[in-house]
Amino acid sequence: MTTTPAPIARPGGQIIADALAVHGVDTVFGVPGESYLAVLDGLYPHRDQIRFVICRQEGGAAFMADAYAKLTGKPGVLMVTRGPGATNASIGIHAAFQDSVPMVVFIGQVGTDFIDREAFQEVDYRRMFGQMAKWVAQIDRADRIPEYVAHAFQVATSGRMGPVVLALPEDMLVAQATVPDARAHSPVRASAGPAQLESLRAMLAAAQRPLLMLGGTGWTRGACDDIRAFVENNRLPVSCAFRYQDLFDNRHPSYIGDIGIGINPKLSARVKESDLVIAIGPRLGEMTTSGYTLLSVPKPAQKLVHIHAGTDELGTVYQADLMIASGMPEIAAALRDMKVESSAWAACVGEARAQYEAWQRQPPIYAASADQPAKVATLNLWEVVQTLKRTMPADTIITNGAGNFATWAHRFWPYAGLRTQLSTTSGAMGYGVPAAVAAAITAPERTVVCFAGDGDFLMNGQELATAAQYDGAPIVIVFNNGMYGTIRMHQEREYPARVLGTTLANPDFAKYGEAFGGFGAHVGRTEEFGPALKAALAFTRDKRRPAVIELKVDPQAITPSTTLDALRNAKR
Ligand SMILES: Cc1ncc(C[n+]2csc(CCOP(=O)(O)OP(=O)(O)O)c2C)c(N)n1
Ligand SMILES: [Mg+2]
Repeated sequence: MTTTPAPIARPGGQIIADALAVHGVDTVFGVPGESYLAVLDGLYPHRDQIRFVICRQEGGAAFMADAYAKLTGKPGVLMVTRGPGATNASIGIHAAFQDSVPMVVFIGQVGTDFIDREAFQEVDYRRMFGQMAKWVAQIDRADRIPEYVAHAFQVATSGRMGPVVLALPEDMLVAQATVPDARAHSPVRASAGPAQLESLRAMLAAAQRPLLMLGGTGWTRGACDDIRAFVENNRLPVSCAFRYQDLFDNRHPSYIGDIGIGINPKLSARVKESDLVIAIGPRLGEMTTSGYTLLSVPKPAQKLVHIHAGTDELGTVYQADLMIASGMPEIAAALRDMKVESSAWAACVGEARAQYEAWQRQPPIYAASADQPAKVATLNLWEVVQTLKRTMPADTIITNGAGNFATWAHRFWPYAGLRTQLSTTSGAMGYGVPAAVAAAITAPERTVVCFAGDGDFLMNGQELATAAQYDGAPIVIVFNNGMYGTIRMHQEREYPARVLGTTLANPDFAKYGEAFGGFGAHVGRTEEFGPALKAALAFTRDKRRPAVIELKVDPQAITPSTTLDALRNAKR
């Protein structure tokens, strides 16, 4: 018979750190604060098992925790100080919420003896994060830490996953308590019933133009393999929701493109004309439905099967014909061997794939024709991506923040399968660099490339210091067009030639990269990119330091299909 040793008295900070070990945490991203010194001290005995990644800004740290979770499937853990730390971190908490990413956030709090006086840096986190976290709580008693932390991990990882915030009053962290640790959390996932699966089979058998849409979180490699078997068994066309493009190998003959901003018009038409959409995993939100236009609200014209991990998500906006609450591994395993005897749609997969491949060819601004010269001649961004395709490993992790530059990755880079894309559907600028840093230090064997705009890059460029400190070696490609180009695009379209608030005077980005002990290069012409990329690859692999390649982008190259001048003149 084994006996559990009687618990000994420990300070709250130690109980928190011990709880992290119980829940299998190996990495904490954070910026320290005096408000939670006792937790840092509690982590000291665990320092060989739990790495505290010291970041340079809480926004960067929060994005790193989000990227870590996306990359590993484990909850990201974030620690920040009260008030200013929490407010900085909020961008990443919001992103994790919109993307349904499991995250547990620990925030320092003023002591319970001062609370509700608007003491130094005091914020009521329940109110502050009420709308952007799955659950927010404050642990007022050290003896309840094991319960609260277990609850937090449970909520973050079950159903529709998301961020959970725990506030830690300072006096609670130094109070002694004699309590046993909890056991490790175990995520709860629903699965489809036999009648639901039979309905799905019947709907598929009756369909003429079905289409699969994959999205959301909670996927595993096994689940993606199972879905591929289902797709191959039934020769189904597969699309991925905006910024979940890595759920299905883009090189597979059944992959037909991504659904979201900048969608291929042919794909958009295909979704509208399909008679059955099977959405596995995505929230059917604004980004995934091209602004609620692909499916009519609340009852789509197409038959709709919506499968999601969270029951609350089903029936939000759309009344699907069949709603199934299921974890992704569970539904994928159930569909793996489902085979429907129908060849009604076999021909359209080839057609849809051909339309996807045509969408990937050299776009209008660069392609000169007999009667028209190329609109932009200097640096061809399409060629830049072709060079990346030729040079980089297929499983390269591509990260990006927000801006028009991201189109060059989303549309032209072939994501090769699960965990090759790190990006947010919340459209947060500044995500790409910290995500690349988190990826580079979490999976040092992988190659990591960040696509960043000049605006986007400087929102969290300082996290290159974190990369350098932990031997992380991402390659960052900065698309320097001297402006917040996306906003300028909208500005020229709505208010032609009245430029205000969108122009940027920039530093030398290559030198900025070098300042962190990294590699820096400028690329002004198409043919310079290949050599710069090869040099960056050699440097990052050899020196384990980051690289920055600055592309001098012609401001006219505002999207793959139009120029700034064309936008400006369209309305005049
Ligand atoms: C944190 C944040 N602030 C502001 C915005 C609004 N916004 C979206 S794109 C964009 C401009 C991006 O500029 P840049 O990174 O230079 O990329 P470009 O569009 O020029 O390619 C802005 C300001 C945002 N999405 N996120
Ligand atoms: Mg820009």
